Amino acid sequence: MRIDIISVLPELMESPFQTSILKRAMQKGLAEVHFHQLRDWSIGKHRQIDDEPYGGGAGMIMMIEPIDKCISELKAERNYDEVIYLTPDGETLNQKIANTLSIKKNLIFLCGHYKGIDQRVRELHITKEISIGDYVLTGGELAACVLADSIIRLLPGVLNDEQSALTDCFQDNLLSPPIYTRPSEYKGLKVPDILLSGNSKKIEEWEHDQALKNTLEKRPDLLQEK
Ligand code: 6GU
Repeated sequence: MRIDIISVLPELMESPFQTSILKRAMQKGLAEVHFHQLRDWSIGKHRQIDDEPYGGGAGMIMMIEPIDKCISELKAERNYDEVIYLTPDGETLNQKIANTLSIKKNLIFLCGHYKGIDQRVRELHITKEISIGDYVLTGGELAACVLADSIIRLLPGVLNDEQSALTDCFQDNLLSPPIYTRPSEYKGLKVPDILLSGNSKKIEEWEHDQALKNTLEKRPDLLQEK
């Protein structure tokens, strides 16, 4: 999988891909992330990438020309499965979207800034718009990192068996059951006997019941989606 991320602040996204599991995914060649500084496609000596809105109003708009040049250059080199614009008015990211994107080969992420992009960029290039939730961030960069993380961890070979994504909560629309590790008792707080019983069938049933109970209490909306 290859992800090209276009942004005015690529440095904001460096460390997530240089740490831990994502770093190892890069080193193993399972994922490639390439950053593109949008200002490198700017016009004029002021490296301008935004301008005032037609019709007036507050805030600046990201101009079409630098974005079009950058995306067109990338598209000339390979075929992209999706060109995704990270914006608070996009479709809210969920596990299903991450699963779907994880089987793609080449993706472009465009990080929004200021008031957003010229509408014609959408018509020309954008195939999908994604938000990471109903709140506003200063730009699409952190959202791009979240989206990339949710996709890359699903690629075969990125997680080991113990970390397997198949047992993630949300893969079956259920939250996780309570989990414990040693010691079996701490300050009078005990691990449920069933988990110490060694009866794997009973344990599995208990975990499923607890997962259902957790989901019913905290996220009943997930059960409706089933
Ligand atoms: Cl993708 N961008 C911004 N600026 N804010 C957001 C977001 C994206 N998703 C949620 N909030």
